[in-house]
Amino acid sequence: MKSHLKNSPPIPAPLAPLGRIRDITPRDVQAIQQQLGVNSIKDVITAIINGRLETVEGLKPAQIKNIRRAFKLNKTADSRVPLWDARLAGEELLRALCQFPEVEKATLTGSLRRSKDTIGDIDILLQLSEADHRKLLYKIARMAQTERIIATGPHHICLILRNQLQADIRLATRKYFGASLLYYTGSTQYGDSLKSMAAQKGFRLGPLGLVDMQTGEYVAGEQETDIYHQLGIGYLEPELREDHQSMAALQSIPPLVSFSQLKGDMQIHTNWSDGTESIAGIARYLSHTFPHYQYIVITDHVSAKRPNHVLPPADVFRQAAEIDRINDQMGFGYIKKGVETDILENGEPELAPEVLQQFDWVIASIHTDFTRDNTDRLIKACENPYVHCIGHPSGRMIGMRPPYPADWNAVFDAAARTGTALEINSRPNRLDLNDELVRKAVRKGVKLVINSDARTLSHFDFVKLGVSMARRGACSKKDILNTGSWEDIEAFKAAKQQLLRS
Ligand code: DGT
Ligand code: CA
Ligand code: CA
Ligand code: ZN
Repeated sequence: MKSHLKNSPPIPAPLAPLGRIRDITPRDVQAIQQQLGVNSIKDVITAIINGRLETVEGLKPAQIKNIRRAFKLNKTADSRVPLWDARLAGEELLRALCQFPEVEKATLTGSLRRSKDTIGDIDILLQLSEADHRKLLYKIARMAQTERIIATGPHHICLILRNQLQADIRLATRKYFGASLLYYTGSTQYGDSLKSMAAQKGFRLGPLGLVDMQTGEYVAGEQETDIYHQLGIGYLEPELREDHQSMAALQSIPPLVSFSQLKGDMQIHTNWSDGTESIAGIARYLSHTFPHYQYIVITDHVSAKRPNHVLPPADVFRQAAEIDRINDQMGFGYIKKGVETDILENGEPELAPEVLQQFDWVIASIHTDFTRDNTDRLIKACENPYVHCIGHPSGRMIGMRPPYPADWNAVFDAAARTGTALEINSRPNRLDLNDELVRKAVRKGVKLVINSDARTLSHFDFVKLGVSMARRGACSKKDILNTGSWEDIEAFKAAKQQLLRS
């Protein structure tokens, strides 16, 4: 870096973060300050947004790009990464960082820890002794995963990884690890509300800890829970740390649902339709991999109208016989017979009642007409006595198509009134219902089912994403139908028949 030239102008303190950006010399900072008349980072950001950075004489395009990235102004809706991809990349980076012996503790922070459905950049917090900070930043800059450094500070490095994702890695000591974890988990809005609440109670809260403003005493910082305790409020799960609810409302949420509470996966496709695995293979895999599952529901897409990748109705009997045969071998009814059927234009399921009645579990899904308002079709499907669940109810595909228009209040009312479950489809590009709709649905008393919608063995892990959406939607165990036993599912089906009769 050129910043060690003898006659470098000093960098004014409010503009210090500019000086820490890769390839930005004190002279460049001075040029930016003088030519744009900026005296704070806020001014700088405004100038960047207004396209004035490009007018600074002597700044090269590569430098401008680094500045935009450092202030995260290169983020667009398109540049956000699906949670699943970011989680895999983030966990891999975490494992790589844990191999440095000075790292005592490492965790994901930011939107990844909050499990937002899409991620702007990866945030990681490491714990190590103050003496090791410089040395570790040097090692991180040189590790195999690093493609380019965007900015560095005494306790922070921002980089582009070889997989082209951006990551912020921050360092803390044991003393204030919990305070930094709380701060960098965010969201910014939540952090700000917590800070004001702390101030009202006479504390100063920041990434370095919680301090009593009157006495100057350092009261908490090692653990997040210590800070909550000192503030006199209950611990809040990261998935709920958004800005949509008041602090008081957040305090009354019951324990959130967890993956280990799920007792089965209720949407699975096999090689009878568009999946790659046999029913026997799936049953063997799941009984070993997720031993807490008590049942699984095979729901191949059955259709007479579509030629490819579906099960023709004529084959339903044969598939049922195959399931019976495997259940016999396993010694109990682990595998349930389900189906996914299309919701037609008029809201009726494609398959006739006689066909639907043969199944233990019927999912009806919209696979056509994604642009029109689909309220009527969804309500009609709920009112059908043979339909137990609506699959991927909003139809969105992240990054490809938005949810179709629908009056969600009316749909949720219909689902609650008819005793029909709605799905949280866990495929990484669906996550449908999303967190916001999940929250609205459970408030209306709708029961949800978290499904993988798997086509191949590796897809079964997706349900963990669905669980994250449920948690972000403030669901507890009672809101999720497949946390119940199969007897509970049968009771739910019987209740629908009762509700429709009354
Ligand atoms: P993203 O990356 O767009 O998916 O969203 P986040 O939430 O990961 O945001 P990011 O990466 O810009 O910052 C990570 C966390 O750091 C953020 O959730 C809260 C904290 N943070 C960053 N800037 C501020 C700030 O100005 N004030 C407060 N209170 N917290 C901040
Ligand atoms: Ca982030
Ligand atoms: Ca970040
Ligand atoms: Zn589907």
